[in-house]
Amino acid sequence: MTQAALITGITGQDGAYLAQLLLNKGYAVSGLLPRRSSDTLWRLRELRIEGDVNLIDGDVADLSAVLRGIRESKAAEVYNLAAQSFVGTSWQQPLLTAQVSGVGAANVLEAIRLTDPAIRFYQASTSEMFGLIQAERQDETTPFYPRSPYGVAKLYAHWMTINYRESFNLHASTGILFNHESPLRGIEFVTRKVTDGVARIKLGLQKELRLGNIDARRDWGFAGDYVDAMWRMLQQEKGDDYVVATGHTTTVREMCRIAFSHVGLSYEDHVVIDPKFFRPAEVDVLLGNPAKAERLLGWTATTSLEQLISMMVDADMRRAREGRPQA
Ligand code: NAP
Ligand code: G4F
Repeated sequence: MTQAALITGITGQDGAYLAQLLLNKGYAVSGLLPRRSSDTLWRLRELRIEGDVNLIDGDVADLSAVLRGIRESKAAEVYNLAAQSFVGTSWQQPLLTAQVSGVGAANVLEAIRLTDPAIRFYQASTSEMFGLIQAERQDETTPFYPRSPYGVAKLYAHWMTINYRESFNLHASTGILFNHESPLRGIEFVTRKVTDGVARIKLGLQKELRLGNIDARRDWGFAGDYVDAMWRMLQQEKGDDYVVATGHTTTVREMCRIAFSHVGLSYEDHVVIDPKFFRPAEVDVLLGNPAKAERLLGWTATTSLEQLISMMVDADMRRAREGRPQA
């Protein structure tokens, strides 16, 4: 029998790659689609899977819509990727972020409990929960210290997932994913902002790139690799918590150097530091230890930062040459 899955956040970076992965495995894939006035399907189109997924109107902040989505999709696996996921915005919209990125997960867990507790659940937890880091390399045992309203909201969702696993014996897993990027990354995140800027500068469409704290360090991997870890978690006998990361950390400055040098430019000639992009509280450094995921899931990151950034710059060069709007 065909296995069915429901993805909340299917129009996002990870949602699109996960939908593609599940379709390739023969799943019937549904996605919850919140009402928007503008087109949000561009990623599904880029992967050429727009017509292959079943989109069900619904917002994770609305329990009744989530219940309907789970029933209509007949999902045996539910991946909760929906979020207000941009850290910077979470200071401007802290309560919306709490409703979507925090309570949204509780709605999905409740909907599963009420519909069929045998449904397997994945929660998109995040390294942002480590915030002010309490260990040099962060793993599943490292204490959390979130530094943004987004991180706080995600921590609530994380603990609710663990609580529902322990209280109701749900097959519920959390993936504590470190930053992962791709050509489908939203333009507001720093890697994509940089690769899009590099392409536009190279083609003479813009002169400078304004950034904030370029001394921050992140453990960056490729989103295409990371969605595979999500699927692997739901194939285990029991739900659990896993750190998913590369085990390498790099400054934003070095990432800029890699991106600009890919097209023969020097970042020092174009990057301008703008205080507008500094955050009220910063996560200075993240560095994950993915040993548990490697051992139990057989998962490993396969894409280097150089390969990832080259792939992103090349995609943005193509988009800029074709005059396609910045997705
Ligand atoms: P993303 O590109 O921002 O995608 C977020 C998705 O959530 C979009 O499809 C968005 O739809 C949807 N969404 C927003 N509000 C919603 C609502 N109220 N109801 C239903 N859907 C809603 O994020 P991503 O990079 O793919 O990340 C996927 C998940 O992993 C997120 O939960 C994120 O917080 C988490 N995460 C990401 C990373 C990373 O580095 N990428 C790392 C750790 C954890 P619209 O586009 O229509 O708003
Ligand atoms: O790309 P960023 O916006 O990603 P951030 O804040 O690390 O969050 C991402 O990763 C999390 C996992 O750790 C996810 F949970 C979350 O949903 C999201 O996907 O910023 C990365 C770093 C920060 O230190 C930021 O201050 O880059 C620094 N930065 C410097 N200049 C900038 C800029 N970030 C952005 N977005 N724009 C800048 O101009």
